[in-house]
Amino acid sequence: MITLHTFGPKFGLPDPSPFVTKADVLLKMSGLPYRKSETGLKGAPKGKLPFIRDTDGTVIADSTLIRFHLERRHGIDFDSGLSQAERGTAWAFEKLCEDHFYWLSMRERWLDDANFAKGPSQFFQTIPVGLRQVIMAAVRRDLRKRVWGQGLGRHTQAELDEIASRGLAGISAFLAAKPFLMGERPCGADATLFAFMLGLLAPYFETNLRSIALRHANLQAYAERGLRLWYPELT
Ligand SMILES: N[C@@H](CCC(=O)N[C@@H](CS)C(=O)NCC(=O)O)C(=O)O
Repeated sequence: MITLHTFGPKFGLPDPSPFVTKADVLLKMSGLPYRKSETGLKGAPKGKLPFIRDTDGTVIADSTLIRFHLERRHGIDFDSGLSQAERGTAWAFEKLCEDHFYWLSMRERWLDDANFAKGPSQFFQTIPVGLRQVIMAAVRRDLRKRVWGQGLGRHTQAELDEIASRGLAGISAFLAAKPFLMGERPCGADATLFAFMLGLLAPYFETNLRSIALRHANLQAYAERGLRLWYPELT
């Protein structure tokens, strides 16, 4: 059976990582039997989650590569019924989330002191108290450098809010009254879009991203719809 390696549910979310939730939803969509392990980063071949171990021992790290593996090895077409142009459009929305909202969200959860204290600081609880502050400060410093390197970390809050507003307005307008991104049925990109919208809207954190997302009732309804479909136990 396939094993999906996760962090485990946290902050009222199926997983604190949208990439883990994406892989989880892709596996649910695939209909293949799988189980979840909550061992965190231990054994992660690329130092990040998610990764899977397939029945034959093949290990695949990265949510997108997991999708490719499920498509190739298990013959799943997550976008069945979509034209090539529709597949391309769905892919672009997915990458908007991964390359944009991921960094905006990490910045608000990890670099804001109040959000960090109530959220990500929990990941460090097993470290002895004396060392904990030093390690947490080093990890946050490293993240600040990564967000700066990515580019978004160089902007003011007002500039970031404007960027986030444009992205969320675009998604909301495209989604319109459809239940899923490309129509009546979920496609591959819905695994990503759902994971990100759910995370952005999580009431656990106080973020500008959440306030901006809340301006769009259809994004909220979309996240709730996905929750009912894929995580009824959390509704
Ligand atoms: N491109 C990767 C991104 C995965 C990723 O960034 N995972 C984060 C959690 S959201 C992680 O494991 N970070 C641990 C670290 O950077 O130390 C994917 O699609 O799976």
